[in-house]
Amino acid sequence: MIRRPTRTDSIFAFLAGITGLVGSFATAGYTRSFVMRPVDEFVVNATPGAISQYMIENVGQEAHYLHRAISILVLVGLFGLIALGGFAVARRLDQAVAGVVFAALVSWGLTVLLTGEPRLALGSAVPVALFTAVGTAPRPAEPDHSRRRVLAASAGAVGFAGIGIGAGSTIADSGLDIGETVPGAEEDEITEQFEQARSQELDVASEELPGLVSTIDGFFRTSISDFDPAVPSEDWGLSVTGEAGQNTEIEYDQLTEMSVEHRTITLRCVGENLNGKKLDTAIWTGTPISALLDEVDPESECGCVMLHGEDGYYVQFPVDVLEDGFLAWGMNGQPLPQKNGHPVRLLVPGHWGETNVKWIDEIELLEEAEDGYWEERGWQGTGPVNTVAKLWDEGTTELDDGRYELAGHAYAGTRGIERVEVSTDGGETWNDAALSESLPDEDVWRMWRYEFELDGSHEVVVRATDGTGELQTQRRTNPSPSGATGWVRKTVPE
Ligand SMILES: Nc1nc2c(c(=O)[nH]1)N[C@H]1C(S)=C(S)[C@@H](COP(=O)(O)O)O[C@H]1N2
Ligand SMILES: [Mo]
Repeated sequence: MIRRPTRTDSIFAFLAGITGLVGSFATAGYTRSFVMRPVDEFVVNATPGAISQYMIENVGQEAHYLHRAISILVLVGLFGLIALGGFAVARRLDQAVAGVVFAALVSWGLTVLLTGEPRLALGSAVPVALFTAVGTAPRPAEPDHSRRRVLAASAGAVGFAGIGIGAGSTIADSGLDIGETVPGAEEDEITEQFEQARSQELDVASEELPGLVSTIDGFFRTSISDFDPAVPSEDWGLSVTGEAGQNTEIEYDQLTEMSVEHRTITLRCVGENLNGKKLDTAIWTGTPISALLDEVDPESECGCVMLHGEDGYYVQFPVDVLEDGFLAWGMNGQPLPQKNGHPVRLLVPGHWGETNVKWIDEIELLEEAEDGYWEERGWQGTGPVNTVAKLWDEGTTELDDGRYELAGHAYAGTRGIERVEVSTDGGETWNDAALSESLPDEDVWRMWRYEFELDGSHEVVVRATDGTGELQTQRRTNPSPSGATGWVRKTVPE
């Protein structure tokens, strides 16, 4: 017979739940070995598309607190249930030890199942067992003593949590030892490209603006999981699968021996707001994917492929588009960082960020078109990017002569940017902004800058014209499903 847990049982179970989760964090840190990782991935992937779309558009980065909070609740609940199970076993067998052993084994087993780390799993098993033990100890006859024990245990749990969180925070989140060299990279060539970009940068007064090449740390990151895969180069392989007889695989050493190029390429996320910051540029080292596709001649009607990443991400688009793709293993002269897809990612010129699969490990030839990860969630983000002019220096920078600066970056994928215009009267009159010279690469942004007299309040509007002569559309739409459109508009000063 299972008794309903008493209030004291619930309190001890709750303490076991919290300390079980913190114990895993204390031993694993916020890394892939943390018990929260698989739960969080599950929560994220199970979240209905409509909800994630709403959160991306309206809440932004803070939206991540929601799935993290849900994952924390789930795990505290699971470890707490295990402690309750321990109490039940102890009472059933009239053996406190049996209950404690039960709680230890089940919490350890669950953590191993989720993380595959038997040793680190002790981090959650030990505190769960400990608080199960405290909770199953015979009740003191005096209610006062009982209350004191609950208080002491709570204080102990708080102390444990403090120390555990402190310990876990010191664990580096990479866990992956990335060497320093970029195979095939001639440092001179990369330095030359850097210097070229630097020499073409406009002299903006605002310090907030990136240059023509973003820094590695400053480069935005968009990943479906909080926890980036850790794939050592030696273990990496890219396979082509799908049609009979076409299963081939290439390894890191083979890939990096192919012809090496350095390309300056801009990436933009379809989910960003109109004036958002998920737009960055880097100098990438890699090889054109076309050489690998020579044997790949899909006979299927859709002529399409599904590309897969090690993190379970997938995106579908036509082989024709993939033909122009680039497989990169270097970024700004460094090996690709873990957050941007180490050891190898795909870059597809001019298409939305989501096509640039990180930690790429499989090219699957499809018989029929299927939805990719984001398309299943309502996005249509595999096509070419929309034209945009960002207003990143919003007229708050006063120059020495008392005039004010407006500045930003403009991007239109491989169409290029031909012109940026600024209006300081809400769109009645327009003036050309100064534009940085075009970089030699075809899929890059340009910087723009404009000076004006700030007298009273101004309605500032910016708009770009792409390399085909087409003006950025004025029609405002949300990021979903296919990228924000419209002209960035701002009242200056606010
Ligand atoms: N494997 C994998 N590749 C991925 C993603 C991902 O979550 N997993 N996110 C995509 C999205 S939506 C964008 S915008 C770009 C962002 O690249 P970055 O994180 O290097 O800036 O990567 C794309 N490639
Ligand atoms: Mo994205």
